[in-house]
Amino acid sequence: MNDLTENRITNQVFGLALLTATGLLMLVVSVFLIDDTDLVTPAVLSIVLGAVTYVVWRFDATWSAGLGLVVALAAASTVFYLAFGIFQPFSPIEFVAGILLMIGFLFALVGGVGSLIRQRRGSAPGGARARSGALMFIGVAAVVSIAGFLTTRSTVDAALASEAVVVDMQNFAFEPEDVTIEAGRRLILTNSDAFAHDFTLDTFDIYTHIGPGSEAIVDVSSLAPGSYPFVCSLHVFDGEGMIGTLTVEG
Ligand SMILES: [Cu+2]
Repeated sequence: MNDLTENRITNQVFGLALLTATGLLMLVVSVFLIDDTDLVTPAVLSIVLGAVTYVVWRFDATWSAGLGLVVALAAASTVFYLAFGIFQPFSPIEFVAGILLMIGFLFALVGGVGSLIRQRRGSAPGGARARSGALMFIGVAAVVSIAGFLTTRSTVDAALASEAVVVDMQNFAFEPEDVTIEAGRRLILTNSDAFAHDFTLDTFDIYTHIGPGSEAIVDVSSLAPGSYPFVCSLHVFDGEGMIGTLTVEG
């Protein structure tokens, strides 16, 4: 990287570019992988971030640095939606997006404050080593998550599936939500989302994690006839979200 480029790319611009990449990744997922309008907001955010990144890049002045700070804080408000992915290296979309968002926010915030201080002091911008370190970390995180995704991906034998009750997880919902199963019959969960889900029936210690694109048999043989509420523990908040009811018939 030559001196000119080194001086042009500030830590703030780098951070805002990572935040833009986060939004674009979510946009690609929503358009090409799943039909999910929940991702439109981060997608629109990515376009705003891209524009701000360009402005900060072109006019590295006090007001644009300040604007970049505001956008970084706005982007950080979406961390809630990606926070779960940070703990799941096997869900590449969420995990990589979560890492991008966190690193991007830190660079945009610290770099923004730094550039405001620099403008007052007139010192030259730096941080090339920190930026290449961050890029390397993101690269390693992406490889780990894709490897984790591929190795933890599970499928169920088609012959077994044809005799089982199958519940699909799609667009952050169970389909169907009300599941009826005869005692002794198998329950199979399939995940059609690009995000990890699970099947949790807390009071009976039943918990099965289903990664993106995976299928799994859930052992419900211990349940006596009756109705049981179940959830995806990753996507239920105050009793709302991914919930359903399992009815076991005698
Ligand atoms: Cu879920």
